[in-house]
Amino acid sequence: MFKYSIGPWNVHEGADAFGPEVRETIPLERKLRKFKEMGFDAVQFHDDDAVPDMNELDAEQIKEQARGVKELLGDIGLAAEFVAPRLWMDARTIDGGFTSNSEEEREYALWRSFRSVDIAKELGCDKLVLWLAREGTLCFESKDPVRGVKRLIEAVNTILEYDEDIKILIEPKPNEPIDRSFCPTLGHVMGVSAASCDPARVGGLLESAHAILAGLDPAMEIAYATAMGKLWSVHLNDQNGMKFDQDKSFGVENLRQAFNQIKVLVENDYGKNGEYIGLDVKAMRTQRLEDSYRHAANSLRIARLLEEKARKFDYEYQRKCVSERNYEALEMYVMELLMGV
Ligand code: GLO
Ligand code: MG
Repeated sequence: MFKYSIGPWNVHEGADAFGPEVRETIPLERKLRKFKEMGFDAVQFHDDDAVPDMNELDAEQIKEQARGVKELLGDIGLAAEFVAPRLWMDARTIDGGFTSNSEEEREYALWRSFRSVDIAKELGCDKLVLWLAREGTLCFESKDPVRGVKRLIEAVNTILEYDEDIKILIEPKPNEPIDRSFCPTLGHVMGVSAASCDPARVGGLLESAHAILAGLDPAMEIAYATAMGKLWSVHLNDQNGMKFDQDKSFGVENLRQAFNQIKVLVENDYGKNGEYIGLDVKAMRTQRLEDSYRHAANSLRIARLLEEKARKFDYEYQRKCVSERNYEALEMYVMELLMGV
């Protein structure tokens, strides 16, 4: 049985690029209690999910507040999986954090990253996730792309040097909000890891929707990072083709791909080093406040049902089909397994 995690941002007010919020904000503590009740084991945090208004606080005050969140988690019975610096909401990261052309802005991005490491340690976890939201370009010629990649590696090194225990998980995404990312796929993440000063502490987080946005099958991305020993977390969700990032409930668009993501995770004993399956899903904008958690519950149920299917997979029959090179039969077996006939 896998262990599951989720972030407070996954219970969302419903604002999108063309419209305002449609659901009330639910306070953090209420969300956390609900996550526990739903069967989640851990929570993923942005730095300012844990410590709101952290820009106004100094390092000690930030740690102090993080200790309060740790107590709350302990009281509810949830672990913290990771902390991610929110490097895309501030005016100072409008043009990227680590790869901004401005030195002051790059320093701010590092400050937020150091504080995120501090928060992670207070929350009892050793994982820092970097979703590189704006590390790339809207206008190709606005940044030197070679220097951009080098600056990214330098930032990773600086964070590794800041704390000797922290592990960095890069969450790649090919576009949105920027047009061209400096690190769009897990293959690129592996390159950054290898070029860093401590590759053993730099791995990846695969998000299904991000892989689909890059035109890739998330199950293959999961397999690739697993082969490299670097799949340290996942954001399972779904996505209808190559358009804006949708964060749909897991499996609702691409059921066979979803099954294969779970199948690869099951086959490789994902979770054996304490990894969680994160569900980075958002409710549709049309949903009422009362339904704020339904997409998360659905995703959890779908993932668990697919886990059961993956554990029932008939490998003997698969071997027979492979030996006869009868892939039509194998494919039909998978379809029938998924359709429950
Ligand atoms: C957006 C990302 C985002 C990150 C989260 C953690 O496309 O998936 O939700 O996963 O901010 O860093
Ligand atoms: Mg994500």
